[in-house]
Amino acid sequence: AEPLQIEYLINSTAPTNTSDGNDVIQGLTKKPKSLPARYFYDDRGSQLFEQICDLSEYYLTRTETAILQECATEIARITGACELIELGSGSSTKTRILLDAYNQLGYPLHYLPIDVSAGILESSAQQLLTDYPSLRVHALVSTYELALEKLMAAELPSRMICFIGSTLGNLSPQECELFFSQITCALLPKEYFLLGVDLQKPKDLLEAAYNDSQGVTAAFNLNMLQHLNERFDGDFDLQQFEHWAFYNESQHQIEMHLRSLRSQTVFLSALDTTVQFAPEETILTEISRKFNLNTLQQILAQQGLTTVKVWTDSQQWFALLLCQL
Ligand code: AVJ
Repeated sequence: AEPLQIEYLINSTAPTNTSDGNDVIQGLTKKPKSLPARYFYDDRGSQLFEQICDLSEYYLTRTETAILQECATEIARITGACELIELGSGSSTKTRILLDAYNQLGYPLHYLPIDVSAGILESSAQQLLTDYPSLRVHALVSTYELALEKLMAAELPSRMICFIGSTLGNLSPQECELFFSQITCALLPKEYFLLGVDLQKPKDLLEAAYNDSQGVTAAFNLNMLQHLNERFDGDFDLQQFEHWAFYNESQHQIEMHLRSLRSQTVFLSALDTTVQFAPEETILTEISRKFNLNTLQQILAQQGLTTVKVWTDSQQWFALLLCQL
């Protein structure tokens, strides 16, 4: 078989069908306004997110990386040879720690990265093939929903779906339950689900992580409007919106918004949609939930996902859960 196969289930730069963008119209025409977080990730957005991961305030990536370095070999021993499927693979930087562990145990390396950003998926797959000569990559440019419906039985004895980086935090409790049920549908009995989540912690640490001093998070947030301009032929003026992020303590979630600096009208030509903004009106672009480990394990268990083992850091800031169907 070819070492690299890339399949495009969506077109990541332009509307592909009449339903693409319906979620944008819906979000911008309701009150309060919101947009799906996946629109952060055009190629520029994925690059900005990589920069966020290196910020001193953004503790998430380095904390999860350290946990992975501690537990990757143990994960590989528990699962045995298996295909690694990753939702939201991005640059696949942390996944290399897992690939190294499977490689050192002499297991064959099959990797199925899934991401909505074609640019970062193509370049990171190429780089992985250079660095791991025995690796086979089957990449999907896709949303999670489409990809999970399409997953096929692996050639290897088992599979592990990896959903690390606390992307789960972007889902509301309702969306989260639906997502877990999609995971259990995609898995066969005894197959694995590796989940990385950010945990509850003091407000000041959280707010610093989403309001970095260099303004990278602000640029990342505003880039969503640039993405919509390009993708749907819109005329958002990025100068007329500002980044706003805070921790909602009662909901245990960061809320990230774009705030309109004045009264303005925006037109998205490809969607034939006009959007009116009042001064100070906001668009909710992301929730980033911070989890309680016990509650999360209960929700997983209700969906039939048994937690095999949990790893965390000494400060209990972040956790990795290995679950099995
Ligand atoms: C990729 C969803 C985990 O919620 O921390 C980073 C995205 N947003 N800074 C997060 C993000 C603002 C990130 N996730």
